[in-house]
Amino acid sequence: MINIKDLPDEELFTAGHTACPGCGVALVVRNLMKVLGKDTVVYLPANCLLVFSATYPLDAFKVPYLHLLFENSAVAAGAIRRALKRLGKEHVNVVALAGDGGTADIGMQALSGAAERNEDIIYVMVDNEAYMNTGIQRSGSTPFGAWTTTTPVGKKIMGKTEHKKDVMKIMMAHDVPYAATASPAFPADMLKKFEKAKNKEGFRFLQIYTTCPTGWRAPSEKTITLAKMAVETGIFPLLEYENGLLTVNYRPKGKYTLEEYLKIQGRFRHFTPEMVEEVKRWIDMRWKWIRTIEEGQKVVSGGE
Ligand SMILES: Cc1ncc(C[n+]2csc(CCOP(=O)(O)OP(=O)(O)O)c2C)c(N)n1
Ligand code: SF4
Repeated sequence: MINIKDLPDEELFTAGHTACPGCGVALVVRNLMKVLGKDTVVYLPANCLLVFSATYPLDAFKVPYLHLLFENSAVAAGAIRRALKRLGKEHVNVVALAGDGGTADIGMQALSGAAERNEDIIYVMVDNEAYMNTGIQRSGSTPFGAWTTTTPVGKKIMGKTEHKKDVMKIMMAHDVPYAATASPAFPADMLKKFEKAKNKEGFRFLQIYTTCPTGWRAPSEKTITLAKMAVETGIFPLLEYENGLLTVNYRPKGKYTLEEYLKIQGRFRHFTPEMVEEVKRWIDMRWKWIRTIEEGQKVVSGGE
């Protein structure tokens, strides 16, 4: 299994980009590129990552990258793969690095089509839970109650009125060869998933929790703490879907409370006790679903 100390020194995503201090996206992409290596082509839709690291003529990527449109990441990456195949370069990794808005909302149609066709690509949903680069607008992946510029806090509404869309579940419904969620606060698990995605064939999906201190109104030094708290509170489960089976990679040990997680982030500052309870209800419901799948799998595989 790959370890953080085994990663090569060479940076394929270099320093000098303009991400905010503590940006989880930059941290995750830096490590992902080390695992994928030089033989990689990146597709970038419009998102924070594109703006802070790949605005021609300045770019932080030491591998080729392509930018076309916001909504077509999975299709564009699939097209790159087909072109490389024609050139006899099947060994090259093709990775799309899309935000949660570009995935859960506007890119969903292209994503679903590419997953259904089993395009031979790695698709990474860089989940900072809002449309950040255009000024913190809510996405389908924004959590319940979060303040954003399009879900303000006032008399009519108190932040987002809907819960976070479960994109991992949607990808499981496509029965893709590999789908996983990961958090940079659990580096061994995250790197293992990067490596697995690299070594498999067909459509591979990763949803990575990427703290956004700017959009979440959180201290930049809490990036990793928040990524840890999200997993420990059960709000962002670490999951893997492989060969039709779901695995829970880490069971929350209750090291942090949901209240602690919410309190650090200004986007949740207005939360009432009822809103906290609603989030707890949602977390419990999702874990019940996860446990139901696990139990069902045990029955199908002979009750081991
Ligand atoms: C068709 C289209 N609609 C809207 C935009 C404007 N736009 C560019 S990036 C972006 C937000 C991206 O959000 P997300 O995918 O969550 O990535 P993040 O910026 O948070 O990393 C929007 C709305 C666009 N470029 N193209
Ligand atoms: S707004 Fe958020 S995601 Fe974008 S660069 Fe800043 S910290 Fe990173």
